[in-house]
Amino acid sequence: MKYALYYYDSCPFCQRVLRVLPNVNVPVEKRNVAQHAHFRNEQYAATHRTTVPCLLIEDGDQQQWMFESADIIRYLQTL
Ligand SMILES: N[C@@H](CCC(=O)N[C@@H](CS)C(=O)NCC(=O)O)C(=O)O
Repeated sequence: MKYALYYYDSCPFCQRVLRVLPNVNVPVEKRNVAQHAHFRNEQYAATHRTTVPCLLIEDGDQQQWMFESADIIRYLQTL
């Protein structure tokens, strides 16, 4: 499984998720959508939403996109 967090720094919901990343048991790649338009574009292409935070969960060629900071935190803490 691979994990990537779409976020930008001034988003308080993103900050909630970013704060827990050092304490979870999996590596999560950080993808700043404000600094890199291609990250925002790929999120929008897949979900038709630009809302952050958004966690991409990849299992081989399967993709799951998870929204809602509380859900993302709860999910990451169970891994
Ligand atoms: N309830 C959501 C709120 C997320 C949210 O409102 N994100 C804002 C940034 S702080 C956003 O991405 N707004 C732009 C959009 O939805 O396209 C959560 O907790 O994750």
